[in-house]
Amino acid sequence: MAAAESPVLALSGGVGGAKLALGLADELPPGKLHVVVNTGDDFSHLGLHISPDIDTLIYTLSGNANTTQGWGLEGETWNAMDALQRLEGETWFRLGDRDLATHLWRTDRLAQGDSLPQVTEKLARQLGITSHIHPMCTAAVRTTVHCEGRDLPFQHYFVKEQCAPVVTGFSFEGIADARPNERVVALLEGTAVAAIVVCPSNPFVSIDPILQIPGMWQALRDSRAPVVLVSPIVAGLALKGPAAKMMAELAVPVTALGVAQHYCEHYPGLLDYFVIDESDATLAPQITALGVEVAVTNTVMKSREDKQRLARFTLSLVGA
Ligand code: FO1
Repeated sequence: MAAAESPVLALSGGVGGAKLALGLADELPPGKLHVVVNTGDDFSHLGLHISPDIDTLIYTLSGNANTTQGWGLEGETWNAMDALQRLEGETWFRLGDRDLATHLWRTDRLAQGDSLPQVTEKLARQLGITSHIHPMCTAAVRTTVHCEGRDLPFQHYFVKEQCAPVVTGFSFEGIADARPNERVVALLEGTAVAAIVVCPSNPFVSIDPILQIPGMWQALRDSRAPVVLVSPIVAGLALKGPAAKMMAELAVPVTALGVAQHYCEHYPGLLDYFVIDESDATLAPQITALGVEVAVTNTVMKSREDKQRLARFTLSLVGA
C-alpha cells in the first residue's frame, strides 16, 4: 500500500486525458499529481510554438477550458482571427485572442532560451495549478499521419482535413534522438510513485508518442509503481476524438480488447491493471488472458463528480 502523500504520475493527451487528470487533481493532495503530456501534436504556426495538449491540460486544470468546443479558452473572442482573415492569412487553425497570448508568451520564452518544461511549469503556476505538467521531452517530436497516398503533419490531418483521410500508420519525427523529460526520470528513480495512470487518451497519437521516446516505457515498467490504463474505447466508440476511426482503418478491433492488445503487444509487461466500462464487462476474461488485471466501472466522464469518481476508483485499485 502506497503512502497517501506519494506522487501519482499520469500520462495524457488532450481532452479525454485531461478529464481524468482533473479528477485525479481533485482527489490528490495539492502538488501530488504529475502529468506527462504528449507534445507530438505541437507545431509551429504563424511563427508561434503551439502545444495543444499541454494547453488543453493547463486550461482544464485551471478551470479555464472551453469544454463545449473541446479546445481553447472559455469566453474567448476572435478579433485577431477576423483581422487575419481580412489579410487573407491562414485561419484554418483558430487561435482565440486570449489563447494567442499563451502562444506569444511561450514562443518568446523559448526564443530567450527557456526549455519547454520550464515554460510549461511557469504557465501552470501562473494559472494557479498545483499539479506538475511535464512535456514528454524537450526535443521536437512531431507526429506524421500516414494516409492512403500521402503523409500529413498531425494538425493538417486533425484540423485542416477534419480526420477524414484513411490512416495507414503513424510516425514520430525526431523521436529517435529524444530523451524522456529528465524531471519524469528523476521522479521515477527518486521517489516511491504510488501509481502510474494512463489516461483514456488516443493510443496511437497521444500515448504512443510518449511511450516510444527511447527508454520511456521501460522506465515506467521498471519503476515499482503499478500501471493502470483506463480504456479510451467504450462500447465500440471513442470517448473523444478519432481513436475508433483510426482503429477501424488500421484493422485493430474497435473494442477495449483491441486497446489492451495494442498495449500488450507493443509494451510487454507495462500494464498491471486495465479499467474498462461496465458496457464492456463481457470482454474481461479475454483481457485477463493477456496477463492484465481487469477492473470494471462506469468510465464515462460527463460531470466533475464523474471525473472524481473514476479517479477515486483508479487510485483505490492500486491502494493509492
Ligand atoms: N482543434 C480544431 O478542431 N480546430 C481548431 O481550429 C483548433 C485550434 C486550436 C488552437 C489551439 C489549441 O491549443 C488547440 C486547438 N485545436 C483545434 C485542438 C487541437 O488541434 C487538438 O486538441 C489536439 O491537437 C488533439 O489532441
